[in-house]
Amino acid sequence: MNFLLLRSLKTVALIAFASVILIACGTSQPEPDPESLTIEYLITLSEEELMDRDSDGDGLSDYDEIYIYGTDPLNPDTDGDGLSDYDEIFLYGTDPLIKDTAGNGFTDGQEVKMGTDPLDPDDPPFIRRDALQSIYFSHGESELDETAIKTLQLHTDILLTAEKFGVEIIVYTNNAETPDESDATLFDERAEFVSGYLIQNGVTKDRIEIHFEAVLTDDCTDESINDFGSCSEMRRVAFRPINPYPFYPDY
Ligand SMILES: [Ca+2]
Ligand SMILES: [Ca+2]
Ligand SMILES: [Ca+2]
Ligand SMILES: [Ca+2]
Repeated sequence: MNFLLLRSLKTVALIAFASVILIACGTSQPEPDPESLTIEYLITLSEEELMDRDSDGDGLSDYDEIYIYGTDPLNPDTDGDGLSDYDEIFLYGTDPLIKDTAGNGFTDGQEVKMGTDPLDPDDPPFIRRDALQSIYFSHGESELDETAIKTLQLHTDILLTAEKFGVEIIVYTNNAETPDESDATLFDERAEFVSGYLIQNGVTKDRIEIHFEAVLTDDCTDESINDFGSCSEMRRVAFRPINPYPFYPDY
């Protein structure tokens, strides 16, 4: 065979071979990701590919999120409680799928911010807004009867279990702006009686705030208006827990 012809045939063969290699290489390249990732797309990938990926950058591989933890591989905070999936699993031991693992009304993220234990339903001890019911003095009295004292003791116990809480004591009067002297004394004595009881039983003074609030006679529509023209609302002492935390639990 002509030497030149042989050389050109060799060249053609080499080019053809190189083309096959190139085409083969081209088809083995992974396909680029679609513009927006979806779980449907991710589960078409191989285990190895998923283990190498962390699509949402939360520190957990897509594989672990999909097949081990059941978290969203495309959302670093699946339950939206302010803590990443990774931190919930490896740092705090909370449930990455439940906002409020302890079930006490505060989200896991709120508990971490407050420095309380997100796994303990009793931490922080909390007094609900309506936990401390009102007590009533008898007409003209500045001391409480036995039943009212029992209620006051219950309030004391609650305050002692939630020691960060303060309490606002609201003493209702018939006219807070211009009380006559005996009224003013009576209401002062009632405030003194209630706060004194709490203090004697262990609630420190700095936790207590006292306010007087007027109930105008015209507003006194209570059935229990007695012969003296008074009504129980005017003899009421209400209690408002003062929440020391930056959040209010969502029950
Ligand atoms: Ca991830
Ligand atoms: Ca995630
Ligand atoms: Ca979370
Ligand atoms: Ca959580």
